[in-house]
Amino acid sequence: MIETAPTGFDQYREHISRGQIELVEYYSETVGCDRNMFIYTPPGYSEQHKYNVLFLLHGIGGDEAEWKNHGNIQVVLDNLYADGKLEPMIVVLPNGRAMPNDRAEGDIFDPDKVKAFETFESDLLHDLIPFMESKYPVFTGRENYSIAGLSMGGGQALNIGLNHLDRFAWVGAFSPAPNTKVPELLVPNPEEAANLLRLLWLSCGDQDDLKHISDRTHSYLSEHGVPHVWYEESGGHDWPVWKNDLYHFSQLLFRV
Ligand code: FER
Repeated sequence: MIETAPTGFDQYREHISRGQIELVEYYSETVGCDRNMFIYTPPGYSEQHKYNVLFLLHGIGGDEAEWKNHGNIQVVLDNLYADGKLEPMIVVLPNGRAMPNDRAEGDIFDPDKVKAFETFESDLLHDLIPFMESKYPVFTGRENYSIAGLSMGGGQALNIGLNHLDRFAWVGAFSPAPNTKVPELLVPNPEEAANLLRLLWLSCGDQDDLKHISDRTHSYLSEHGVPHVWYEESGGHDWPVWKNDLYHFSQLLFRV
């Protein structure tokens, strides 16, 4: 049973060390332009060390700033580091809508915009990861990489992560959206997935209209013997759920 995060987990605390969050640009061959992301480096960050990497993705109404502005990610992670509950990691907050105009404006359900969430797979694998590996002191093994996200980003994390277990050993989906592939395509080889995954996290609020997506994924994983965390929590398709997920999921990452 996973308890709801303790009161204050997302409240600014005085007198603790802080990580830094900054806007960084990278060039994307896939999209053909510079793209923005936010990068959170942990308290005590030093280029003399090497870090694990978590790619944390936003939803259909969001962009690279969503976890910063609505998820209070900096405060949540600073507090967890202060309590000694996180392994050192760099958190990358990319823009998962891989198209030249990647703002969440106009009709966010426009098919071209939804398609851009698929195109992101190439942007991530061919542009963003190489950028991170050339510019930041990061480990490069699959055991040092995680991909997770909320809603559309949760679908992306499952679609991309489970299809590239050679790159990601830690995969998390918070309230994954209808872009999530059907389970038979997500995990065509359950035994291989079970062997390669260090963590597969799936969570959803019990009031979420999209919960059938998580239910069907959870059922398939259970029936096919793929170990995973299944966390059904109280709440809807909303930030209290996703912040609670971040609080729990991040603490499980990169444990040896
Ligand atoms: C849909 C319903 C919701 C859909 C996407 C979403 C692509 C995404 C929601 C979110 O990211 O919050 O039918 O289709």
